[in-house]
Amino acid sequence: MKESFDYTILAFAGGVGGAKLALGLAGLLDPEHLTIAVNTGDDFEHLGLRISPDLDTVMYTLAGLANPETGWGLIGESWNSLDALGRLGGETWFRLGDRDLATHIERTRRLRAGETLSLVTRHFCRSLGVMADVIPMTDDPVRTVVHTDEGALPFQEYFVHRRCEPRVRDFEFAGITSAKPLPQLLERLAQADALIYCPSNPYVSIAPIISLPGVRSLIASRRSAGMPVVAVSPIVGGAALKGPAAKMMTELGLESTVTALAKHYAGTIGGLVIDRVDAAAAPHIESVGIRTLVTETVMKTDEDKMRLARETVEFAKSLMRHGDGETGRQGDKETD
Ligand code: FO1
Repeated sequence: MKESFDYTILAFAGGVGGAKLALGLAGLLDPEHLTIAVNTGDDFEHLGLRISPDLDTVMYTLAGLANPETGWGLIGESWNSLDALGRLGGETWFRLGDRDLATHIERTRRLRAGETLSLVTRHFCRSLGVMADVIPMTDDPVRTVVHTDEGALPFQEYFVHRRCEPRVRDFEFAGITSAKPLPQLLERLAQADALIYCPSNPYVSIAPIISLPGVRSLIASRRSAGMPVVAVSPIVGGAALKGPAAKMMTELGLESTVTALAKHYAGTIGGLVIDRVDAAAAPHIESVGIRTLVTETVMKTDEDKMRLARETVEFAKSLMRHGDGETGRQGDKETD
């Protein structure tokens, strides 16, 4: 039993930033009180293997096995297969390490044998000692396509192969309208005390999860019944902590600021956690009906992750007591 957080959290997460907060939440809450629903829009087939980068990043991070330099892949990795593949003229732009390959080989085998992605993920997590519920957002294929000035690019082609260089115009989540959210995601969303958007890319990590059929409307109805929805900003001082979120915002004609992020989420969240360097933006954010928590959001150590998780959960709790600030109406109704 961990501390006294008798509070059930559903967290939405994408890659490295999301995984860090997920680790903090896992350190704070008992496994039965935490579900982490992970973006699968970044998934793809590569070298005949089924790759689920965000699921693996969250799983490896929670298992204490993540590569500390990259945030993705495994610690203590070697690259002999990739080097050998390169010598044969094979594709090496997506770096699969020797140990990491085992995950993709075994995932591919299990999926081909008819297991669902959620079952495979659960099996892998338990095998690596991860007790928190890490679930894919869906068992169905959803593939993020980035529309750029150079045409439509599959996500990993844009992100890794092209190093996010083409200018972004729009995003598409191919398959999203026929994808079913994982039943467990809907169950947890119906029951959770709070929903937290980890500091993941709002456009390509959080948006695919929210865009699954039924998810947005369930979030809205839970919010109007008082469930706090809190996002932790991946934008700090006008830059993304990791990845292309700030560059994407600029290319979409937005400012890469926490205020622009708040406007993006306005009407769908009640609270936003922002960094101290962005404290001056708090009144603007509050003016669009979003409560703010100003704190240190850069997570370098495990203590940072635990502290930010604790502060975010306490913030969500306070919003539950006082209404999550849904355009001010919730707060008005509360008697507390
Ligand atoms: N990201 C890179 O920037 N370069 C890579 O070669 C790369 C390989 C890779 C292999 C396995 C895996 O699980 C993740 C990997 N990632 C790599 C990360 C991944 O592409 C992104 O972090 C996410 O898709 C964005 O959240």
